[in-house]
Amino acid sequence: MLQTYRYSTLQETDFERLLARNTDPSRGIEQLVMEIIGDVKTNGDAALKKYAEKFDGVQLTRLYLEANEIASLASTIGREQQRALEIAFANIYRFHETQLRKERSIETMPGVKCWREPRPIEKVGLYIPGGSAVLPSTLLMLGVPARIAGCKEIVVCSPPQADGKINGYIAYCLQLLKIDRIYLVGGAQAVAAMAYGTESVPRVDKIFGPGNQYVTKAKSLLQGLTNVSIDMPAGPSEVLVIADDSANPEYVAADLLAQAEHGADSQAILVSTNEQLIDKVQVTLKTQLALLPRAAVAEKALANSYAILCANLEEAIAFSNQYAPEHLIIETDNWVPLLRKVSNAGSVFVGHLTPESVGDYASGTNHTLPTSGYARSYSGVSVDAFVKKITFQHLTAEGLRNIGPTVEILAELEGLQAHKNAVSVRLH
Ligand code: HSO
Ligand code: ZN
Repeated sequence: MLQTYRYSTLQETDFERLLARNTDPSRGIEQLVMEIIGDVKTNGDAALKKYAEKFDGVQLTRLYLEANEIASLASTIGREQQRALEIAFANIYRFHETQLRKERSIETMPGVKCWREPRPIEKVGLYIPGGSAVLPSTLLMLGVPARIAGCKEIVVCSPPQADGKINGYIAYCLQLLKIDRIYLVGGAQAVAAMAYGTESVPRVDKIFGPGNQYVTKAKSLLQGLTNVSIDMPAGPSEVLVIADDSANPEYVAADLLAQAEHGADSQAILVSTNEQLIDKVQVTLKTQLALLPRAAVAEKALANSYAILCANLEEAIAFSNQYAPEHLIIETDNWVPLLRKVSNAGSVFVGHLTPESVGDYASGTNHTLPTSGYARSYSGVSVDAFVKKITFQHLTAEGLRNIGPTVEILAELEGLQAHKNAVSVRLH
């Protein structure tokens, strides 16, 4: 089922092919997305209503739901589901709260004091996809750090269902987050609305959230067209599992399928030091796959996934670091010494009893993570993504005496006399 390669026989061109991700499948849709963006910019709400009718099959008179409507939708969900969302919310909150640690102020020279303080990004936009899978967990993963950061305005957009409402689980998460309005806007038009603002939808400073290729394209285009910023470039979801003799094939297969069911373009990669384990996983994949409601999707994803047989765990980690997976699961007994060798990954799940699913939903870490090799240079979403850090400094008379002459010399050598003067008028 998974095509298998031996690490030691891989040539440069094999590496290139195996490490490559779906290369911008969205290129062809740029023109369409540009049209939508232009339409929303010029026609505002009218364009959003037109697209709701066209893409979501619903005629909206108002583009948002308010607190009382959200409350009534939230009340329709089961007690057990409410409890689960509450536990996820609490764990995500506890983990992210630690990220607001205060930095120390430093005296770089006597009397020259420098420090840095975070300030919330005032207006943030969260896009929560609808479509094939509704993901209330994504609302928690974005909403919780936004709340902890102290963002003043949290604008949530999600496509309306055919009845013009939203899913009850999303509604319940909005209540947990104390967000009392949701905009019924989906797709590229939602991103455009948040970047430009319309009569109903407020303009925001930064847009977060996953989405289909139209949403992703709109985010990257609008980052260039306006001064809105985005969380990160998004691509299809991925997992890489490292497994040795000690791994349980049932667990490994289940983890690969948990990723594969996300989308036909997802990748689930197995890197193992044990050939028999790979064979057993292949067999188990078939049996587990057959039982999945989303088997058709997962099967397509597996067709563009693979297994790599390595001589040892060193090779396995080396391959993983080259691939830079969004999620890395290390299913070995002896994982402790491996951790410091991990240099590129979005989020790491360690040991035999730590499925990625726990991080996707409820352990506390964020599931908005860098894909497509961006784990080489990007971090996953955290409270940091919802703040900017402002530097401050203060000089005493002693500080100015200490640092002034140095600045005068540097300004002089750059030929910037006014810079020098700003020091000299104070010093001499
Ligand atoms: N694995 C996805 C997140 C998710 N899984 C949401 C289930 N629901 C991307 O990290
Ligand atoms: Zn997932």
